[in-house]
Amino acid sequence: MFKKPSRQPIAHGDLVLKDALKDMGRHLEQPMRRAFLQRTLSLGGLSLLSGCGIVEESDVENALMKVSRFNDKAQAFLFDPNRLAPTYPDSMITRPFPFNAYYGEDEIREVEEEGYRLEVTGLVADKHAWTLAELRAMPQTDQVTRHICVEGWSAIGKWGGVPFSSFLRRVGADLNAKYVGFKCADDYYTSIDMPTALHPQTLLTLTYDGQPLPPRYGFPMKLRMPTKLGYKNPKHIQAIFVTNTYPGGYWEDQGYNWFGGS
Ligand SMILES: Nc1nc2c(c(=O)[nH]1)N[C@H]1C(S)=C(S)[C@@H](COP(=O)(O)O)O[C@H]1N2
Ligand SMILES: [Mo]
Repeated sequence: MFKKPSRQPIAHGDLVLKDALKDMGRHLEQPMRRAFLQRTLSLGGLSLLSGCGIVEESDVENALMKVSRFNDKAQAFLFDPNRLAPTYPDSMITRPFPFNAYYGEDEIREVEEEGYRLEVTGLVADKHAWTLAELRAMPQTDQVTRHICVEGWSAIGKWGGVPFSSFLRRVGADLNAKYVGFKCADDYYTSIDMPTALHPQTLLTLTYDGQPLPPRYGFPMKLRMPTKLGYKNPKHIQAIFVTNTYPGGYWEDQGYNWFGGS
């Protein structure tokens, strides 16, 4: 199991409860834990609850889904748009930084810079497609933060690019919309809540460790959010859309918690 990143000093008593609630949520997210719950619940708890011996697998799925949806709401409610994730000195960068995707390293997607256009659609005023040069022309910043993957590892990396809130304002996005969705060159997809999209550390990422983002880490562009778990950080982004219709995600649609806070 992964280690929690060190947290900033606790300023108020209620933050302790906040962290405890978040931890509860994180435990429920873990697929192993989920499988365990599924087994124990189907043998005991749910059969008692439903008053008969035979419990449909789908009932268990539904019950767990409800817990996860409740958990999304709790995390959204507790999310503090001004609370920053920890940052680290360059000397703490994990080398080499791990690669992860739903496929192996031999299948890393190679997206060509020439011809690349970032599609921007949905609830935005300016729907023009962006070249990489246009993205690089916007003001850039960088951050050294910890990436936490539910598969049981975490690592510190350095990412640079355009603050996502500047980008959303630039394209005239409806900042009151509920979701921002992402479609990737490798058929991965995910979506996030607007408060996280506007968080000061959420970065439309063009570089890794001062160099153009290599294919393994998501060339030409990824979204980096130190406030969310690894699977919420889409690589090889091809399209961004702003919407009020729940877009789901590759892992989220298979039972991972949607909010996915870290
Ligand atoms: N397009 C795309 N983005 C993705 C994934 C993927 O398979 N495809 N995997 C996610 C998961 S589970 C993790 S942990 C991180 C891994 O990022 P890294 O290769 O930069 O370490 O990418 C996330 N974003
Ligand atoms: Mo992950």
